[in-house]
Amino acid sequence: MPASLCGTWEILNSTNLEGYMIALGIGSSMRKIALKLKQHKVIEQVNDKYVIKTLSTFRNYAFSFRVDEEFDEHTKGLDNRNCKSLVTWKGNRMVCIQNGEKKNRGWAHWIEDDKLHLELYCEGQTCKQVFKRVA
Ligand code: VL7
Repeated sequence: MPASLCGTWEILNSTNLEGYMIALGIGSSMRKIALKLKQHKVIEQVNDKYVIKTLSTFRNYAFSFRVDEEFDEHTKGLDNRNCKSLVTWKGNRMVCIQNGEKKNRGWAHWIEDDKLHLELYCEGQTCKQVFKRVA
């Protein structure tokens, strides 16, 4: 049973968010704004339904899903694409594959040393983020 991802998390560090955003086709002015944001993650679970919220002072992004059940994801306010997404557990990692126009796209969340880790990847670019628990 993997450690629970649920809670409220504040970003500690981020690597290659720039490369990830370029891979998504985000323009330079939006990338500049995004790089300055202090992101929070809120992860909630009710029965078999998860909600993941990425919060910032500029914009929020949230979606909900059930593990092992493909869903339609619209990355509204990010790169504004439609994906067929699927979240599964791989050992202690919650992994998502985002099938769509962008190749080799997805993310993985896991707990390590009481921190929430996130890898976001797209077309050969990987952004790594670490969050500390705040609630
Ligand atoms: C989502 C940044 C940058 C476009 C706006 C910046 C607003 C705050 O997808 C994500 O996480 C997964 C796993 O937790 C859940 O979807 C990360 C933020 C990463 C992508 C794209 C810049 C425009 C940022 C919402």
